[in-house]
Formats: sequence, C-alpha cells, structure tokens
Amino acid sequence: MLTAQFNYLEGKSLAILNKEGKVIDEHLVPEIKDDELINMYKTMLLTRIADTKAMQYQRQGRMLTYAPNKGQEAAQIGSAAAIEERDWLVPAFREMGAWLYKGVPLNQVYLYWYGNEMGSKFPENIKMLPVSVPIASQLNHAAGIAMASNIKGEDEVTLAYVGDGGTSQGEFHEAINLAAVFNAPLVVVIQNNQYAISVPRAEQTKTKTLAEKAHGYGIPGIQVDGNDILAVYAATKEAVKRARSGQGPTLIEAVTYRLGPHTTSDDPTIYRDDKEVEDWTQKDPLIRFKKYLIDRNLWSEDEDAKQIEEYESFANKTFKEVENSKEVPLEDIFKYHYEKMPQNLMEQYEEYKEYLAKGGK
Ligand SMILES: Cc1ncc(C[n+]2csc(CCOP(=O)(O)OP(=O)(O)O)c2C)c(N)n1
Ligand SMILES: [Mg+2]
Repeated sequence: MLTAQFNYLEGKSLAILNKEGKVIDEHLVPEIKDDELINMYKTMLLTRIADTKAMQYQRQGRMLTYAPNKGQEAAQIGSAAAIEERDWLVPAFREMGAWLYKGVPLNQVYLYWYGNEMGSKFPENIKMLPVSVPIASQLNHAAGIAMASNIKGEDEVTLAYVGDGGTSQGEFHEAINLAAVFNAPLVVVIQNNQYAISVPRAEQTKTKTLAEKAHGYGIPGIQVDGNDILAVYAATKEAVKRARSGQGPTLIEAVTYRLGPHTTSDDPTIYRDDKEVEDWTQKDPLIRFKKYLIDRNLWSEDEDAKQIEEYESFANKTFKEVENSKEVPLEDIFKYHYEKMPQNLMEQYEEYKEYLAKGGK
C-alpha cells in the first residue's frame, strides 16, 4: 500500500517521474491504458492553453476576475482521472483541469468566469458540484454526499479538493472528522500550491506536512509530488479503491505550485521571489509528462505543435461564443439561492436596479 510505503511520519513523499520525465521506480508506475495517458496529457494541454487565454481575455477587459491554474494541472488531472463516471467530483475554485477531465465543456468554464450562472449548470450526466468560493465549505457538502452514498448503499466515491489555506478552516476539520467517523467513501485532495493568496505554506500550519493531518482523524494520508501526474494518479486510485471497498476516507496532499497570481487582482511579486517561481518552472508538470510520453513513443513534438494550434483556436472560438451569448439577466445575481426571492433580496434587487438606472456599473 502506497500510504504505508510512503509514510509521512518518516518524511516520505510519493514521486514516480522525476523532473526530466524519467521513471524513478518502475514498480510504482500505475497501470494506465495508452489512450487514457494521451487523454490525460491532452487535457493538461487544453487546461494550460485555456487558462493562459483566460488571463489574456481578462487583461483585455473581456472577462471578470479570474483564478489561474498554471502549474497545477497534474494535481488536478491526475486525481480526476482516477475516478469513474459514477463518482462525484467536488471542486473548490481552482480545478479547471479536473472539470475538463470530468467532461465539462470548456464553454461552461468560460461562462462561469464570465459571470453567467449557466456556467454552473452542468450536463445532467456529469456528477460534479459547482465552484465553491467560501474556502473549504465544499468539504462538508462532499462529506454529506459520501455519507449519502453509504446510506443509499451505492458504491460511488466522492473526490473533493481544497487548498493549503483551506486546511485552516473549521470546515476542513468538520468534514473530514465526520466522514472518517462514518467511514464515508471520501477522498480529499489538498492542492498545496504553497500560498493562500499572500500567506505562505509555512505560516499556514505548524505541521511539517499537510498529509499528516490525516493522523488526527484516524485515516490514511499521503504526500505526493503534485507536479507528477503518475504519482497523483496512483495515490488517488488507491484511495478510491479503499473508499469503494468500505474502508473510508483518505487525505492526499499534492505538493505543487501556483505559477501565476492568486487571481487577476493579485500581484505576487510583492510577496515572493522571481527565483522561487523560476525554480518551480523547472518542475513544470506538463513538460515532465510530455517527455515521458515521447520516451514511450506515445506522443511527439509534431503532434504537440499541432495540438497546441488546435486548442488555441478552439479556446478563442469558444470564448467568442461566450461573449456573444445572451446578456446575463440582472436578476440572475439574486434569484438562485432560494426557490422564491425573499423580501430582503427583493429590496436589494430594486436598489441595484435603481443604482444601474443612475448610471452605476
Ligand atoms: C471563508 C473564506 N474566507 C476568505 C476568503 C477569501 N479567499 C479567497 S481565496 C483565499 C485563499 C485560499 O487559499 P488556498 O486554500 O490555499 O487555495 P488557493 O487559492 O491557493 O488555490 C482566500 C482567503 C474566502 N473566499 N472564503
Ligand atoms: Mg493555496
């Protein structure tokens, strides 16, 4: 078992590919079909391109605030690839790769960040919750879904995400404790991207790792190289198997790095060195996985160049469609929390209409 072999208390962390894309230990390589490996890589590439484009659209004044994913593609896609269609995915807000792997069309990703409620209304067959902006609140929803699966006798698993900062929220504790006590089929992936806005990981908690927090809940935990898609996949696959066979939750810490700003409203040069960003750029998860696939003759630089071109025009076309979609009705901002808009919300709606009528933006 990987959780036993890579014991966080002994300072061990699971890595399968080194930063040159070479396999560290053949025994650890998970069984993944060739077409799935390619699908994983292509989704990483689409995520990188769609993400880069989104930053540009925002800078051009064509999109609202945006939270970029650059550098975290392996943590997102390695985990999402380890669940089945019947399983639930519960994101925080920085999981574009997981959304795409789960089958959410890119236009919905863009609609969400464009401020259109329809971006959160996924096709019926996609078992995924929408973005959760209140940090860690999604974990209680995830624990609830997992507990419901047990009660209903269904063998589906819930995969939920949280950031390093999210582990300091009360809901992190509440959700994992509850899921552990009730043996709920929950897998929590912490995307430890080293920062919660400007707060560095070292100021987030006194524990050496985030994985070791599992100990306090009596559940297995593991730290993995979050920029190594094979390591993330292997650890998640094992955790999913454990959850599905009635052995309860697992906590996975994926050590990664946010190469971009927290959001388009943030300036990371104020709180971190260029040198640090440069060091992590060397550990880019995409380059590493591409090298691995090329070594295995599953991919080539030519195919890569063609795919990049195709995805760039796909992202541009998709975003133009989003821009040309119908104007977002004003009441959308107010109407989805309750079946019927309560009085206080009606008042705010009226006030907002007046504000706009007077030229407010
Ligand atoms: C309950 C709550 N408090 C504060 C915020 C403001 N906020 C938005 S993102 C963020 C940092 C989250 O850091 P982390 O969990 O590490 O996720 P990351 O942004 O790094 O993906 C904060 C404090 C919020 N959205 N919700
Ligand atoms: Mg973070």
